Amino acid sequence: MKIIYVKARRIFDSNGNNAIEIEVNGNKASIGLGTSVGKYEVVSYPKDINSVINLVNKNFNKDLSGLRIEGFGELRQIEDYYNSQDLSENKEKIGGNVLVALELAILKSISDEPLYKILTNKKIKKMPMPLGNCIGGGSHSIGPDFQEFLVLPETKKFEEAMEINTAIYKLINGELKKRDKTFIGARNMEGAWMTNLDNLDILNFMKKITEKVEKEYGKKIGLGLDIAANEFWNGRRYEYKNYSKNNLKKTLDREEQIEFIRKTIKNNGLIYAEDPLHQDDFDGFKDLNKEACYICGDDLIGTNPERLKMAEGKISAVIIKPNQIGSLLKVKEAIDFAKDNKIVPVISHRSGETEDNSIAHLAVGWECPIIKTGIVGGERTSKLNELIRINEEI
Ligand code: 2PG
Ligand code: MG
Repeated sequence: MKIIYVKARRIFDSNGNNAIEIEVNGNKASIGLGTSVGKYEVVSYPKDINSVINLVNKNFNKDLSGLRIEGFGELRQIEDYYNSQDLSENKEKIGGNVLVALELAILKSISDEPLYKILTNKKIKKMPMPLGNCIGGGSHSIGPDFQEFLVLPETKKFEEAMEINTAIYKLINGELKKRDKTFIGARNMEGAWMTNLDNLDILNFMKKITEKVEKEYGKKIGLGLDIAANEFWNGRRYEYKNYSKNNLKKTLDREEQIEFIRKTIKNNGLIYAEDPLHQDDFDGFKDLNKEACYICGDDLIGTNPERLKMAEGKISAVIIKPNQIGSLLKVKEAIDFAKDNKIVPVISHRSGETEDNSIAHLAVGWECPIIKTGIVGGERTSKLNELIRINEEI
């Protein structure tokens, strides 16, 4: 495939923030933007996005036009070119979102085949299963300190998992009214319900909801959390603003937090706990990794293969967000390392999303067993509905 033109334009994400869409030979791509952003992530977009758009429309278009790219591995040329234009370590001049969108648009241009087929030669047999965000807290919402209350149905059928997740989601709406007098049916930026109940009360509530839906569908449903603990770590202690009943404030030191998470996992039979500790506590993750529950690193790793190597034996799952590292080659490297070291790669959306569905294709093409992308909302369902279409093909 010969690059005929590269074009950048400003679009908006689901939170109304600026995003940059890249178009190559008629194929468009863009990628999400986080709200709870870890310190190990590259810069998504610099402040002055107009200068980036100009740079892409002038320099990138002039320098990349005529270049031939026939497969994923050849993206090296694109990354070398990007790095010659942005000499910073953290992509602060142009932004990691721009490089990822450019790479996706180039891959989509390689052939008329769907993107996931361009990413692999293998015959795909397995679909990623949807990890659904039901109730939100932390820096995405009001109420609980934990950022996401998640569900993962135990089934190999993608559509069935979707049916179960949406059934849970709808049931919560009706039942929360009975439990939380302040509940007005409001949803957060990822489409998750917002409530003033506290962390443990919600877990209790979620257990009742999932038990009901388990009976209805005859399938087990796993409960999980994105604690996003870095968001309430003040450098010395974990500062809870809604620890338990009546918005009780409480602070926990490192050891107390580890013990609290250990108990929360055990008492609630959690199968998934993301970022239970702050982004530098590798040893704490290791302590928790003895539990019969996926201990997942998000801010801890920042989709960085080098940090992932430091976490070997300390986590059992890792969040993969392409814009955290701002390079598809590194995303693939992180996924490969994870799989070779018994760490489950979980492809993930960001709280700010566009309608682009590429992460669904990355999850299928690179065989990630889990995808975290919300349950409702157009920018979330664009990924999930694409998975329904892909499921039909494979
Ligand atoms: C997370 C994500 C996505 P954000 O913490 O896992 O749910 O949130 O994009 O705000 O970092
Ligand atoms: Mg997270």
